[in-house]
Amino acid sequence: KTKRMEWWTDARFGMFIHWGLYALPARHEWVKSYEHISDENYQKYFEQFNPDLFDAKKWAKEAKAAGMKYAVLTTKHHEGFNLFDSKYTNYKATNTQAKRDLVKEFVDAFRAEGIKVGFYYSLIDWHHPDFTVDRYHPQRPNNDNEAEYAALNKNRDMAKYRKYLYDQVTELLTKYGKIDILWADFSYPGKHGKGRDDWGSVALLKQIRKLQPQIIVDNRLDLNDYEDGTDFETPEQVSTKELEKYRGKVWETCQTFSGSWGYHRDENTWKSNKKLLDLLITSVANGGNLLLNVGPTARGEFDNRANIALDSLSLWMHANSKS
Ligand code: FUL
Repeated sequence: KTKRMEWWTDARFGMFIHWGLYALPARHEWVKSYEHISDENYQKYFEQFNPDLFDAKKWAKEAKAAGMKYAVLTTKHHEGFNLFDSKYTNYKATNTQAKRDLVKEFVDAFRAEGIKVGFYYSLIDWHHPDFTVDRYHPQRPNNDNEAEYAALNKNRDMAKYRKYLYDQVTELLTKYGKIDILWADFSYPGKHGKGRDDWGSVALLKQIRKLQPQIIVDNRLDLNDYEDGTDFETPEQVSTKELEKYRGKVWETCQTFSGSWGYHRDENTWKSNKKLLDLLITSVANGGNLLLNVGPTARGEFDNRANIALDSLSLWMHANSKS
């Protein structure tokens, strides 16, 4: 395991990319849940999705210039839309106006720049008809009435969804060559939560390790007490002060430029360049990695504010690197 983790521990800095249909409404990747949007009303984003300015090579060059050594792309986020050409669903980029396998383009372009590639895959799926309507689901009732939940879930079968997710992860790990990281997201154990049994995490992890023996897996499959169940911890949006607590562990903090992960046009809480640098330095000083998120627009570009932030990191890297 230590050997397998070597490159990752050395890497220290990566790019997270949250991209999906939610880039169209441009007000948070959880918009479908936050605003209780029905499948029918969300469909317009599928129909309008057309990232005509997307150029994976451009993204890869920006990541490289900023000193990032790996990148993790949302192949599917909670909304359930697939950026790749999966044979198990019609809800995918190849069926939109884009008609492109965006995951393939990402993998090819980033690899060409010598950047390791990772797949984020959401265990949660608000589009799949068999996924349980739980307290986060866009179609949840406006109350906590168990009977109403039971009625909504009567014809939903998580075993079928489990098979779907297993098949999709298998696809992702067999169709795109060597994948360096699998970033599964997420378990929420507790009374109304979901954990390893809902995802079939034990069998899934076995399959992941079988298909890609060198792959590095995050800790969100609810297998933290399981042998080889997790390779690194994922403190999310924590402060630089809190990062000190992770000293001695294997960890990566994921952080946004602003608040949301998906493109949010009107958010005005962008971190300063100094703050971003501080996060990077504090992470490294405490023995961890920083996975810094970009939420590209629906047309496939990085927001200008993201470009400026990446440029500033890139200038700092250039001024401080020995090579
Ligand atoms: C969370 C998700 O719910 C967010 O949307 C985001 O993907 C973050 C990295 O993980 O659990």
